[in-house]
Amino acid sequence: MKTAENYSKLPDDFKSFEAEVKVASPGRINLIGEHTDYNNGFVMPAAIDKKIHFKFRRNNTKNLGRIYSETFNAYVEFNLQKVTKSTNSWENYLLGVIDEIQKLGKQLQGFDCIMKSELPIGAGISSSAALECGFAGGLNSLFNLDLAEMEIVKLSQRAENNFVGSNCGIMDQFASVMSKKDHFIKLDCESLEATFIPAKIQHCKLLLLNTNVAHNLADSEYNTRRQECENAVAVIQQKYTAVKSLRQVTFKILEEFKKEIGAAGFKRCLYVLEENERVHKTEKALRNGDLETIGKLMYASHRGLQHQYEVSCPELDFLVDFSEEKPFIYGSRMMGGGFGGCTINLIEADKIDAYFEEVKKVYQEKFDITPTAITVVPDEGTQITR
Ligand code: GAF
Repeated sequence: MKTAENYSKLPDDFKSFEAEVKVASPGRINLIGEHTDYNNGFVMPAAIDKKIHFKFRRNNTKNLGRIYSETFNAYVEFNLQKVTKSTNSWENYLLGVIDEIQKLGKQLQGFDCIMKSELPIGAGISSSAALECGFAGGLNSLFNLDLAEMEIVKLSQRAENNFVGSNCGIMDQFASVMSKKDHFIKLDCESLEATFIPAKIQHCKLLLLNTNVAHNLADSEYNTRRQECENAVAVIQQKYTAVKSLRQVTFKILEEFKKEIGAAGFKRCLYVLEENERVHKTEKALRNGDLETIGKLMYASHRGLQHQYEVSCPELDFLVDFSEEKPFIYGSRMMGGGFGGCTINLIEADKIDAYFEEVKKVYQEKFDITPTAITVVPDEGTQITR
């Protein structure tokens, strides 16, 4: 594998790159339903108007993959028949996709790819799913692999689980591929049934405030939370054999096992059950144009993530606490896996600039870090042009 360190010079033939396939692959937001996807629960994400852009062409070799990331100014090449883990983390998302495509018995040939990202990394807007799904979609189109969208979603998730080693659920990949412009998806992560709900947020906008911290607990704690939920399910299953995940667990059943599950496990599970209910309530409120209720549910979601699921951090809590004092912000919560990244805020559009100046100042004073702001709009999933 040649990485940016030992192969910094881009091959001359990359300087005039005529793309056969172009892909725009979006990041995602999640209005509500956090840490519920891998518990077979409900989520409410949407792809956004910020993307990773890919260009692909065949290079008339059998096995040579060549990729240039404009964002990292890094060039890599590898043998498609010898895909092994790289020390460059961004490459592993792509190599994992190649591995999963080949495991399906699909035939790839040599190709070149250039990519450029508008997505901040570690911000909780899933640049990883955008990378996997956009890359998989591009190769699918370039080599006519005949993979359906849902296969792209699932193989991208497997790439992250098996190759990258993160035990993520399906929300991010599903949102990045399947979203519809101006809609949220209410996704049932058990049946994978998706309901598209118009994102009618009236005079408001969705503002992401990036804490610009990514605490390194994130990966290990994510996997621990997943394990805690699975352990609780294993205990409940001993009596209720039909229970396959927290999805089949009611508040009553959970209460019955409070002692056996233990205080921490009980808190985690209670959060998941309550968060699923909040997703249903948010759907209703969204359809009724009831921003007040959506906002309250967002705050409740954050408090659950902070105190029961314990995946927040002081920087996220500070931003949510600060917004709660503002009448022009309906709701605010941490988004994604936690331990850093962004808050999502439902805020009156004409207040954004002044609010950001204010919050930037106090956040800087407290943490000595400059936050960043991005406004996003729910957008179409992966766009592929030939
Ligand atoms: C990360 C994961 F990738 C998702 O699958 C989901 O679990 C999310 O954290 C938490 O809701 O983005």
